[in-house]
Amino acid sequence: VTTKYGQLTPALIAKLKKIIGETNVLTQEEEREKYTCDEMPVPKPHLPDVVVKPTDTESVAKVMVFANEHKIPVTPRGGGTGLVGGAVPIFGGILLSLERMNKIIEIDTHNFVAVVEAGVTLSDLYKAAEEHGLYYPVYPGETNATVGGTVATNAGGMRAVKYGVTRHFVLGLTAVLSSGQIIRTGGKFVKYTTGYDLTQLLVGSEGTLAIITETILRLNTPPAKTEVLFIPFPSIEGAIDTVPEILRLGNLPAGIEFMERDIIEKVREHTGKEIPHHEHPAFLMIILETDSQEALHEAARAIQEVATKHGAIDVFLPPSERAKRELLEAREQFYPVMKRLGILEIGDAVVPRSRIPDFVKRIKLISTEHGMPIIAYGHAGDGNVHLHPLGHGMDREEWNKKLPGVFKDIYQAAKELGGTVSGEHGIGIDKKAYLSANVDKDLIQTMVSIKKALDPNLILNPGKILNIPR
Ligand code: LAC
Ligand code: ZN
Repeated sequence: VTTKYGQLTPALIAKLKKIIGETNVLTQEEEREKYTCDEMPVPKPHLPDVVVKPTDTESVAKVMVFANEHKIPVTPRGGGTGLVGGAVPIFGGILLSLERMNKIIEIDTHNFVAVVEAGVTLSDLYKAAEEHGLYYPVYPGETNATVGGTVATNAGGMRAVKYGVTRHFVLGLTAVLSSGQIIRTGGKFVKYTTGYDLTQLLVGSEGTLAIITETILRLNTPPAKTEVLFIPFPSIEGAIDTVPEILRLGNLPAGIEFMERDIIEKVREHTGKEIPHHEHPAFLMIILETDSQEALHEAARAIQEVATKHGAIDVFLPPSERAKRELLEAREQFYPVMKRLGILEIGDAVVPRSRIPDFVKRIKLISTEHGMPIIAYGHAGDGNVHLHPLGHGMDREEWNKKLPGVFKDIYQAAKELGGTVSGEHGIGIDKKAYLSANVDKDLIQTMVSIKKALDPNLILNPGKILNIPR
């Protein structure tokens, strides 16, 4: 089966420049080179034929009309911080960067809503909300990510236990279909039963169904108090077995993260950060956000009791705001540090929360069976486990031979425990094989039908999530 797309000839590039303006189309190789990769750990770079940087939804629509007519692949891109190659233009064609669509259109303090363009970064959104006394709780840890990118991947992160993931904050979208049609879904309201929920269909669709250009996001009032508890345990089992009981306490923590000494040591070594109790084997990091000092005390006290019962060595409370910030920053650095260490991959399998202890045990067995070290850490309160198989000391060839077997067993274990392939990073190109191996055929067939209905020429982010020959 061949995959055939139209070619961007010099004449067509000239036409494209006319359509959206010469300065919004980059053709020089040095300019295009910045757009060949995202943050996927084992990069597969591809050079786009052109990069277009539209400044409004209408221009995006014009690009899509052009691309659809000439069957040119279009790969949308936000901050380029994705982890599965979702923004890599594997068939060349047009790389459509949303970076110039970075306007905060409105922070509506009466309706607790932000209306922002897709290219707004999370750090700009956090700031704008804060300036208006409001709060956007989604916290993937990478603040250079754009809103559009996090909506397209349904990003999760470290406050999902209490607040949920990106999906739970998206009230409406402006999106451009492959035909160039512009659709506006949802609105500034929190209840919605008016036909199919296309907002939620587009959340997590990784740019394969439409190009998201504008979003309406729900905001919260900020918590009055924040605390970070860092709790060392003599074993990973002890740490993780504590989690269900913490969840049953009520007053949910914002986040419950687990980690072992291996990653803590690497972060210390590569960032110079001092991490308290770093000599212990395993840890929980618990983020508390409450409406009062009293509630904070009560939550911390209850967690301390549960943790001690489960064998915690200590419960460390950072003595200052700065120390608190340092702990969170150390956690944010996990992936950037790991990525510097040579050949490795990252998984983000998800299992029902109660199965995390079993899943982590299975990962350790798989690591031993394959003779490949695997570092595991992540969002214990959400059942979302990051795992890094490490290819240190291997050459690429050996790694390429061994890795698929390791991941096959990992995802098989996740499936047996009632889980699935990706909790927050998405499928992109990196996890396609595992999606097709682990997800029910009828479900995949339904996804293919939806894709073909919305993008009959298969030009939108082709080769991502699903393999559909053209
Ligand atoms: C994290 C990213 C990798 O949790 O999802 O650090
Ligand atoms: Zn994560």
